[in-house]
Amino acid sequence: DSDLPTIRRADVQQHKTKETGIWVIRGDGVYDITEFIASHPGGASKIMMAAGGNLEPFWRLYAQHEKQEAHDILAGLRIGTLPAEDVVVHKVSAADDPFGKDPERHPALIVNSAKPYNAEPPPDLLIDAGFTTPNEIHYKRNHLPVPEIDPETYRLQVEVEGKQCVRLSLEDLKMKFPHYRVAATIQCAGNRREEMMAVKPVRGLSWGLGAISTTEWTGVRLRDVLAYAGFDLNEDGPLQHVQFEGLDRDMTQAYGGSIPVHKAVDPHGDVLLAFEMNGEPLPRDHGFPVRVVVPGVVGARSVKWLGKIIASTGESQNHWQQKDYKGFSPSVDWDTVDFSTAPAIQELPVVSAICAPTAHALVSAHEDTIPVRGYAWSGGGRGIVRVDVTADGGATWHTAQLAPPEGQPLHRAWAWTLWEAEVPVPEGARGKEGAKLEIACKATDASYNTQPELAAPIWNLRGVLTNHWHRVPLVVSD
Ligand code: MTE
Ligand code: MO
Repeated sequence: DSDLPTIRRADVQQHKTKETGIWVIRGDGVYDITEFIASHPGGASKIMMAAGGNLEPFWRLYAQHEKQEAHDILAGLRIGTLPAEDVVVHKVSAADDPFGKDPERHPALIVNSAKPYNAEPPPDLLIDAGFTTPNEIHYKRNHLPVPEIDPETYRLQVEVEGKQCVRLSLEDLKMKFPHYRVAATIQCAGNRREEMMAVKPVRGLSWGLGAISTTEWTGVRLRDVLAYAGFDLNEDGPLQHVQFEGLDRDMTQAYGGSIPVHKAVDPHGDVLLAFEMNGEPLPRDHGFPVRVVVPGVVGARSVKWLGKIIASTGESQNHWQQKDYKGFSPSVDWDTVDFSTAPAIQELPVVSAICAPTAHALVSAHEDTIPVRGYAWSGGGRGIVRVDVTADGGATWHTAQLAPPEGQPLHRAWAWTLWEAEVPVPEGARGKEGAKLEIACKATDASYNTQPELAAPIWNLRGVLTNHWHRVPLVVSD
């Protein structure tokens, strides 16, 4: 390759469109994939995510690239070599930036806010990843800088009001209590907020449908740790809440929240103090070294970088328990809202979304049906019993095939249900180039709760709890 020119990374970054040519990097090689894109077996949009940057982070997610064939194809497209100093991406971090020590993140994530870091995977990547979401592309929702915690000196404080406070090292947690593995979906209260924003502006990050992800968590049970600290599991006493406090903080406060005690100590509640995520130590973004995982409950209560647990008579007075993560009537605005009048969100309502096709995708004029894939999930362990998909505004519905989480009882289903359906192209659009259509889905959970049709009646000033039918506009094309 010595006869190939040297190309700078900055130059590669300028090549992201058909007009300029589309270049990518792998190792020290620079490749021109402009002509190859149309024949990419995974589709043109997938490969475009790497345009102007490195292929490796994407190849790691799609294992089919391990095959020799992919390497051979790429070798034939090589146009140059990076100079050594461009091969490694150097992290720029100003020492005085509170976010300067945040970890590196996967380039596929759609960033809704850089500092604090909030990002979600694109819909088709989320569904392609399958039942469990790879850690790198799990959505990330941080309110504050990611704290740096030394696992050697880390101590978890556990306090049962009226008893002596207990301090546990990471080693104590792992050695003193039995380990459990729980597959659970975490969803942010603001998932799908951008659709609510389309009705009327709200305050909050503009999440698409990707502020939800599924993980096999490993950890110890909260109830075991509470019992160890002196909580009487058999008594229905005055301690009605369990509070959590994170080690992430700014000048004025740390992140925190609480859950009702019955969820915390229910032997079927599966609340974990997790130290592993999909078999790996928790990544820093997800709460290293220990986080709470409260299955079936809004993501906000699964407190990361867990520093303190308090079994208490009252609920957490933390900002994010009292002044946020609550739902209100569409007629309440920022001048009239009184946060003390609404309860903190705990269990979430039933939700579903179409991940593929994505908005404005093309439907072939030669096809009679559209393959549709997505997720459905409900709070409180209520499994999904049905997903309905329509392509004609709800006049007719097609029942999707469900892939329910393996081994989870219908009323203790913490993980999402992935689904797929073949939906007939409606008569009026079939074979008609340029015709527009819209597909929509709704799910029904084990309590026969289902999703509202429209966003306007559930609109609220913080844009939480968005769960109306999910709609995706499509275009028929040759
Ligand atoms: N815990 C701490 N300590 N700090 C946070 O900012 N964000 C919460 C919750 N736990 C948060 C936290 C919110 S709102 C959500 S939705 C989930 O973490 C997101 O978890 P994830 O970043 O692992 O996806
Ligand atoms: Mo959240």
